[in-house]
Amino acid sequence: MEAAKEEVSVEDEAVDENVFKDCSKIAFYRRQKKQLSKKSTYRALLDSVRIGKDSTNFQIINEATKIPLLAEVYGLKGNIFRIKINEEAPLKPRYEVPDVLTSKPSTIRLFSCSGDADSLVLADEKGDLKLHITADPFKIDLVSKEDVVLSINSMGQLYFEHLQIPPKQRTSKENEDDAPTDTLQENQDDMGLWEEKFRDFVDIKANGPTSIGLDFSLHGFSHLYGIPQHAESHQLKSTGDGDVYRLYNLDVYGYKIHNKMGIYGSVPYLLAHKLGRTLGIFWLNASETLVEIKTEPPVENTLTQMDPLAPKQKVRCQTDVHWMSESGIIDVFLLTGPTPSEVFKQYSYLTGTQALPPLFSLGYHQCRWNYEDEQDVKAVDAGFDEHDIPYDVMWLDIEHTKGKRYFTWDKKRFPKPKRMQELLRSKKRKLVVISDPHIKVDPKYSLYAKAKEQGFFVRSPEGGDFEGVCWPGLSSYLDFTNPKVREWYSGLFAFPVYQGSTDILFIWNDMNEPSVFRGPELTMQKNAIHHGNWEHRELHNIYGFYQQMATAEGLMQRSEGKERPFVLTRSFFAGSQKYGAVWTGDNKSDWIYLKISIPMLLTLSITGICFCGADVGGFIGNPKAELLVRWYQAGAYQPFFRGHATMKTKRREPWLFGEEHTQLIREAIRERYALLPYWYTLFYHAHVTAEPIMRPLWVEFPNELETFSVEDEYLLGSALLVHPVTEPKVTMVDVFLPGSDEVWYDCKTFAHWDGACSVKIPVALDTIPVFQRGGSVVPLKTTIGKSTGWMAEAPYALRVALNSKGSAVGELYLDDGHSFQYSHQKQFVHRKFSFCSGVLINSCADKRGHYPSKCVVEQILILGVRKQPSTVTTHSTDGEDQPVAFTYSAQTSTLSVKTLSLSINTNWEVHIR
Ligand code: NBV
Repeated sequence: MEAAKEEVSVEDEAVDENVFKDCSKIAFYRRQKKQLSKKSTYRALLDSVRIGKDSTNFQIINEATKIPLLAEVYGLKGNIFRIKINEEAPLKPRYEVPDVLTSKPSTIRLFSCSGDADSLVLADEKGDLKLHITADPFKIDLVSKEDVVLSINSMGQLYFEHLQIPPKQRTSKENEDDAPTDTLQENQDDMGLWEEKFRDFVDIKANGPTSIGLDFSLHGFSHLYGIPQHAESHQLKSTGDGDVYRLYNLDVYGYKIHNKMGIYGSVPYLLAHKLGRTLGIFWLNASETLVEIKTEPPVENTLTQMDPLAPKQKVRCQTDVHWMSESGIIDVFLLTGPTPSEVFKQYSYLTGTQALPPLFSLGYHQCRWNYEDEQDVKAVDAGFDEHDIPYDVMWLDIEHTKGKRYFTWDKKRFPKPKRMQELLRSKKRKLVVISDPHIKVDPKYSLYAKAKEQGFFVRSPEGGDFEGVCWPGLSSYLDFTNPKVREWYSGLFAFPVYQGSTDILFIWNDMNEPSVFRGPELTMQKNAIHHGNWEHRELHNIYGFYQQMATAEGLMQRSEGKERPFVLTRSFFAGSQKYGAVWTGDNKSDWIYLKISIPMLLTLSITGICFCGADVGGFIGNPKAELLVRWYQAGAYQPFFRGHATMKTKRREPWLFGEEHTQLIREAIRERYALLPYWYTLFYHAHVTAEPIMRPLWVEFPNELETFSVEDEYLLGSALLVHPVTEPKVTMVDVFLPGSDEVWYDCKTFAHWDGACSVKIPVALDTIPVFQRGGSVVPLKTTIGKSTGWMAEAPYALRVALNSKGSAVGELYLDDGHSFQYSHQKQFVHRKFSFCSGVLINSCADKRGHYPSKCVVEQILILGVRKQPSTVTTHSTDGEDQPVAFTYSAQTSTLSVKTLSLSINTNWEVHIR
């Protein structure tokens, strides 16, 4: 199907639904549903409890099969609980996801504070958080200060398929004794126990059925978010029968929107939010996973059903979440918050924070499948300069290689790759090239030959290397789950090894779900074999994560650990944020895809993956000028900002749509570059304190119910609210400005509004509705260069937006933008700006930092100054007080100072009297 892609008209191509499974075609889903309808129960054997230093363990027994499971309960640093449930004595080890947790999380001791025979209560040291474990039927309640916030298995959906001896190998005695006597043995064919058919594919399961499942009831919660990646709303929806959220990494060209099918990546982590509490549930499992969600609204009940006059009692709303995975063990983390930012910290403690990207990667990226040859690259690069549009990175897609052999160059198109890179370097720009995980089967391709010789490919169940079809034709797939393969692959990026590469070349990992053209659902068959003899089914969702990990490591190693890598990946898993950026794959040039990019990116952002973006313009199809302009305007305010288009689409470099539109796109990209100091500061915070960059409104305003479902606008950091225009021919947008104590300023007109209201904002094609929150200081650059590299010394402007008390605070972080010296040598500048009682103070925010920046603050703009000041003076510690010229506009209540030269790096004050 994929190979035919190029012949089909891209605009018309719809997802062939038959290629992908719906729930009815997923055997473990059918098995769990069937079994659970029979309500088998589990009982915790509390006399088996062992309280150890790190964990509390006990047995759980299925009343029907009598086979014991082992539960381990851990208290982890930072108000996190971990619950593992596995077979007590599996026939062989079951897969436990390695390499996702940043280190072994530190455990805290849990105290048992109740000893009755039917329950066990485990509490943290302060006794604020408790796990109340009920024996029969087995259930765990998470209790926070007497409030039951979450219950586990209260719906009785704990499900565990034990490893069994394959029927053919069983003796008749074993057949009687060992095989569980539940429904799993009935109707073996359609239950897909040892074999599962889908279209022409047969999945032979050497280990038989291995599925697991568990339910979580979230009391008082009706707003859930997370579990990317789906082309769906930010707020998770209640799932209907068979219409569940699927986490299974798949290559879905032109994916349908408002759909719960799995696409390129998976983060099995969701957040629940209600007034007063945010919670996280992280289900650490890399096999195919399904999530059902049912929200019950609050109901009013009478206290005694018999007495209609009895007082009414309100029963809280509740959301039930049912996780089901094909394989592995139950390994779940409860992140108890209670605030959104605490949940972000808790999750980052487990999986790491966003890597601090090199500054260039926050600029604009120009991509296309394909830039044809060196001449083309040169012309496009020159086009940006001719049209005075900044950009940082030129991208080359698969056609740059010799017959899709990654790490090689098509010598006709790119005879001198280093010469081309030197041209880009001279403009202080970079190059990104693609490197996919499939390797052409060609004994003369040295990379293939070496990988084959060392046994570095995924193996087929019959023995020998797995071979599937992808871009190069017949291909084998590197087994990135093997640490030796990763080490070897990382080594391929060393400059002497990767011929034609220089230090301005960075990497794009595509097709790493992995995409296999003739495979089931266009991916790898589940019984392919990986390192350690694990079946692909166990780790499917983490394959792409490992490729990006090895690539990032390779880019680091080639500079002996000195330079920050940049790697974009299509497939990802929990923790991918540590290795670079993610984009939303093959979207379409259609308004609805522009619109859905916002919730899709918000969801990635709150699940740790802050550096994310969507193809600007839409990958498939030809955007009209208006859509392209609106997409640039939206993309300029999204973390990863890249224009990209598929083959056979019309060329769409920013200057091809007439001067009027060129001007609008130029303006949008220039706004991005002006705001880079703010972006970079936000990335630093994401890296250090795990705060998302693109934030849904509920994260900043967790106590305001009206924000919980907003997803057509968002905050960048805490200071800017962005409401991109995502519909054609719009002359007005409704913008919700949150916060009853807030003031918001239009960043262009400086008009202001009090928060907690919706305002109608008139828009023309040049309007990007962006608002600055009163009480914030946003750092900007006053001059824009050809790329970020030209702007290192450019002066700063500070945009101070006053709150109702007439004050504001903000920050600026800066460093060399490319190395690790910020961390090793503390070579950074971190400043704090505060405005209060007419005085703006620049002080040091982190005394450990030292970086010899020569930059100055040249301009200060203060929004919300109610009356005209008589003087403005600067006061620096080493100089004299200086009066400075200023302008004041009574109409917009703004004060502007434009001729300053105050070092960014020293303490000073500006007094406004
Ligand atoms: O490498 C070609 C494309 C790439 O341009 C796109 O961004 C990826 O999402 N790639 C998919 C493979 C082919 C898609 C039809």
